[in-house]
Amino acid sequence: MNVYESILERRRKGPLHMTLLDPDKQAPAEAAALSSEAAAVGTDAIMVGGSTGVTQNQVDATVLAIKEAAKVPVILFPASAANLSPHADALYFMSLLNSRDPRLIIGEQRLAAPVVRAWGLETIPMAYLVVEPGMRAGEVGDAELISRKNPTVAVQYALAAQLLGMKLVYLEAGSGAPEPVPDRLIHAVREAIEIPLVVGGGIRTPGAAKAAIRAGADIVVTGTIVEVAREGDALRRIIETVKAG
Ligand code: 1GP
Repeated sequence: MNVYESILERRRKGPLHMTLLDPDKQAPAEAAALSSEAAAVGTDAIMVGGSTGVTQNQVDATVLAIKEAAKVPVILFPASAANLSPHADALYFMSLLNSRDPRLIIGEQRLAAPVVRAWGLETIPMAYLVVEPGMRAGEVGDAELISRKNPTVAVQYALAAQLLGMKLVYLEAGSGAPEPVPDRLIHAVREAIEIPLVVGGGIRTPGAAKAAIRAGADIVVTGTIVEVAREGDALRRIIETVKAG
């Protein structure tokens, strides 16, 4: 069973949680320790990426260390074709559909495709949609931010993604966003598509995770909380809430 099939299989039992780690924010050994802790409290996968200044060596070292420490899939979540690693279990082959820059819609993907094919890495085609406020992802991605108030554009993009054959839609408020993606927006997109919906950015409490799941998220992603709340049990409580549906 490949990683995407295992995501679908797990989803039949309940919503999923994924933990995002940026190789630029901690050394590989630290990333391994965080991943091991996250896996122990039930996270379904570790996503590696999200930074702009990271080198392939950093990504390689981080992926290898995580794989050694945790028995959950490691999925690349790259900012560019320069942030890949053959050691990951899969790659979110993502397109920032609401970017103004064709490089982020299909340019980096063009560069990555021959490498990924040569490595034989599993690819999971994913629409990446950046919602207000977007934070750094919105800036780096030159995104024409999706309005928090009007779901129409998000629904159009998500439906187009499904019709293009993409396997996941990711609604991203941006790492560290003051507020997560609004429930109404999540709900409208969920109603429009059949493929799994990933929601992330600004989810730091069980209440926020619960709201995203209730609104229709299939997969909740948290990044910041893993790095800032190591000593507490915030991550465990968030994951328990996600799993409770
Ligand atoms: C960012 O959605 C992820 O790509 C995670 O965001 O760091 O706010 O949890 P946070």
